[in-house]
Amino acid sequence: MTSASSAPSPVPADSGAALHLYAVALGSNRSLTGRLGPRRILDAAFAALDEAPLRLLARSRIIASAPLGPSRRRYANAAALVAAPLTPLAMLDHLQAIEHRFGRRRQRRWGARTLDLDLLLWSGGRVRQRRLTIPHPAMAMRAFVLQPLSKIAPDWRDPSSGRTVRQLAVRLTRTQPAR
Ligand code: A4P
Ligand code: MG
Repeated sequence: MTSASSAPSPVPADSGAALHLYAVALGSNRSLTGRLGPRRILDAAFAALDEAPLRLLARSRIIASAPLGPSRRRYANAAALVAAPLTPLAMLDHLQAIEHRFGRRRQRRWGARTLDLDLLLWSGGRVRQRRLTIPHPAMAMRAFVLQPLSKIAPDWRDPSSGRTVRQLAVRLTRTQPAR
């Protein structure tokens, strides 16, 4: 694992299976059975993102952010670069299984959650399926996503806008100085 990464490059696979690179957003604004707070949940989630068949290549710092949407609790947010021999839908299933392990039960949309793992970008470009859209449609509007992501993958180019993550982050800071 390294602390910083620029543009993603293909990572050689030990097994011979095609290895893909994913940028993952982590968010939490609810404790796990009153014991683990959001920051510690994200620390544990980083460890889960480094369990086979996943490999954690880079992790950002964990930031605190004001809630967007109806939930009133503050969030802990972070970003990770993960290599995996999984196609995007299999990766989504895997991330949802991790969320479930952390006690996430899907209730109302945008409700408080112990752990939210979103797929932001992947090395294969775009995905548009019923269950999955990559790039994540809201990433370019969210400082709590772009700020951590720009620390670990500043040169990764968003295929929707053609802009790098660093450019998207700068743009957002300029247009939303108050956030
Ligand atoms: N889905 C489609 N595309 C993706 C993708 N790229 N990554 C589908 C992950 N999932 C994707 O997500 C609902 C469905 O989206 C999934 O079943 C999957 O098939 P969910 O995680 O079950 O529900 P959700 O998270 O409540 O909905 P959504 O729309 O993903 O919400 P967001 O966009 O994740 O926003 N404020 C702060 N400060 N920090 C936060 O992290 N997060 C949210 C949730 C709101 N406010 C926040 C934060
Ligand atoms: Mg989600």
